Amino acid sequence: MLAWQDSLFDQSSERLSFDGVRRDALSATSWVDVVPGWLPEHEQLFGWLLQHADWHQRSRVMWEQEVLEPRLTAFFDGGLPPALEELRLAVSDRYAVEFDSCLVNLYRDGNDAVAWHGDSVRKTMLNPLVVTVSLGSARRFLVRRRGGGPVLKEYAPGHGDLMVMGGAMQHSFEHAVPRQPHASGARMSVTMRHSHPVGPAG
Ligand SMILES: O=C(O)CCC(=O)C(=O)O
Repeated sequence: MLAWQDSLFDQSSERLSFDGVRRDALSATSWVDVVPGWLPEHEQLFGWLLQHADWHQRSRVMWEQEVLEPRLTAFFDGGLPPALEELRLAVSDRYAVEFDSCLVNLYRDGNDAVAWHGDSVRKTMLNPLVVTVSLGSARRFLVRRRGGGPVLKEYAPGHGDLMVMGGAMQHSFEHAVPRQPHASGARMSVTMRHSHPVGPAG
């Protein structure tokens, strides 16, 4: 673990760069930033989280029945391990907001998924930013207008890709990671959110 941390910090000038960022405008007020291959050590972080994160399978009540979510999640409250803290600092610096919560999803295989939704942080915030760093195999990530309609955008995040959803996206659009029977392997999404509003630059 220590050797790995040292190697992360050794190359810091080259890493976690936003030089290759692309902003996809979904509308005049909603957007997604994408940086392919943002985190070079995605395999190491995947392996570390798989072993060390506190994985749970959450459940929710739907139509009066308790249903298990089709994925595992690990929530980091309080201090983050160094490799996640480095990511948090990089995106907080870039977007001028303090990302202060981190939830990691593990899609064990193509049967794991997340249904259409807008992140619940929209209920307490005007234009929340939601960061996702994808580790492991790529999975389909779909975007549609809130409430239904055709898929408007499709991504295939994996292997260290960074996506940041911003502007009014959580209010006006929904996203999903659908079941994908022939997915090539497991995927994790390291997601980060903030609890204080974004400043004028965001
Ligand atoms: O795995 C992803 O990229 C999406 C995760 C997600 O939508 C969520 O955590 O709310």
